[in-house]
Amino acid sequence: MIHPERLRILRTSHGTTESGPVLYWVNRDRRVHDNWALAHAQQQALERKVPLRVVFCLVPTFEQASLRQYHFMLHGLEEFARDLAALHIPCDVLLGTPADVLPAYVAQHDASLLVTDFEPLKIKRAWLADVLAATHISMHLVDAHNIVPCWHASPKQEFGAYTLRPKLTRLLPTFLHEVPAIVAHPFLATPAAAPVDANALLATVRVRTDVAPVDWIVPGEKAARRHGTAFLQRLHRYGTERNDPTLQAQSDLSPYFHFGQLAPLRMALDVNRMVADDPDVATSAASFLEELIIRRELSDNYTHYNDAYDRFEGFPAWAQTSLNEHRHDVRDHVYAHDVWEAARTHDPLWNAAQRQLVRTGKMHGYMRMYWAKKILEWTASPEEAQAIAIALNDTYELDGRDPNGYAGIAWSIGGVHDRAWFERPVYGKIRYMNANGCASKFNVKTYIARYDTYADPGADGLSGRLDL
Ligand code: FAD
Ligand code: FO1
Repeated sequence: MIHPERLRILRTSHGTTESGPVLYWVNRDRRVHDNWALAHAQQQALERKVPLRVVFCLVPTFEQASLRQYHFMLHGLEEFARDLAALHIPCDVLLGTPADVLPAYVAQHDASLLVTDFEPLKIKRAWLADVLAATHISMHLVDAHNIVPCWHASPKQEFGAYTLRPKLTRLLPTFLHEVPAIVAHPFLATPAAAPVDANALLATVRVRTDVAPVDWIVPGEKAARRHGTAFLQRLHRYGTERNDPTLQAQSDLSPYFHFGQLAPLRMALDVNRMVADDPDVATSAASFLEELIIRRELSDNYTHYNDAYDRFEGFPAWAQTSLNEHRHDVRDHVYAHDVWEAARTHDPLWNAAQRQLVRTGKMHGYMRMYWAKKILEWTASPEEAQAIAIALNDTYELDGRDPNGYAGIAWSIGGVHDRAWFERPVYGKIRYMNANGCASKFNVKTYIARYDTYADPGADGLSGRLDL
């Protein structure tokens, strides 16, 4: 049974049909396993003895997303729809924004309940409000992404990991449990859904195609599970090696989490099981769980409670004051968007990080901090720095347009979830980072050499292709 705090009943409609199917409008969590929204939708359908359908709304452009990300999302969706069909749960893809296409779909199926999953980003909140306004159907909202439901973990924006950590730690025993498996649905839905064809759907979107798909990571729920299992074999290295971008010690799971193809809950349960069998991995496991649970859920907290999560006004007051005091400091360099994008700054380390991003769609986590802080240092204003960082992140990162991205950029540039440091030019009291700091942690020359050559985005059509 779903914990009542994981569920928000948005509306109970009387006078609508009780015999129509339950619909799960999938937003963020496109997977069959470990999905509380799908499990709740099926539970409701079983209780009502009605069919269950899943529906996804595909929009032609989404917050600076490129072909790379749509490719990953839609190939994952193709597998999701196939696996659902095998369980007698049709999955339909509607083309258009939800408020434009869902009301007619709800009416066409004479649906009895609409279940959807929680997403803190503004665009998704607006979609949800619009669908509520444009329909009369009963609606349930389920947080299927966070281990501890975001709204239950805390009722307000938290100052930092140190304030959210005790709250999550207290609630984890209640929420860190297996999700009921989805069963073959006994009440058959008609009509069946057309199979999802990822390539045909890709032809409908209007996005930057020069940011091409990458082939080092395979989309979809099954590949995500394999990827997670392979990471567990090297989990013991995570504690000591995760901050070294020349090694492969991070999990590389963020694209799967972002597109909902893998549940953070799954990884947390598997890691805990592993620690029980092999206490030697406990230190690395604790570091990984700190990122996977505390830091990730802190980002959802930030974006859920702070509407200005992608703007200067979202920074804490001390940081805004300090950045304002240093607004007119002379910068050693001032670069515009195109110079950043083309990795043509004077700094070989920064350029290497940008090239890793452009080529692979995933910059190493440690380099992301350096990368964003240098954009602050060498851009005309903090507002412009934040906008450039968001634009590059959201266009090139496979895991971009995620609460983690907005929080990570706001941490680096605006002191969100951090404290005031010693005052220095341009940064004010924002934490500083430099190449010497990187050199004390890893072999900077090895990292730079790995991303040495560069294809200019758009100039020769090569940007974004995997070339490792
Ligand atoms: P691992 O180290 O294996 O960690 C496992 C999981 O823990 C990650 O997948 C992620 O869900 C979570 N996690 C790890 N580090 C963080 C963190 N610092 N904050 C919140 N959650 C974390 N993450 C994104 O998912 N999307 C983004 O667009 C994004 N942009 C970022 C931009 C900047 C400037 C910074 C500083 C950080 C950003 N991050 C972003 C957070 C972090 O860098 C990535 O989540 C991580 O590098 C992803 O790689 P991984 O899955 O191999 O991580
Ligand atoms: N969500 C949708 O509901 N419909 C879309 O067409 C869609 C496109 C899209 C493209 C790139 C991307 O990174 C995300 C996209 N999303 C879309 C959102 C995604 O499903 C997740 O809800 C969020 O990105 C997670 O924070």
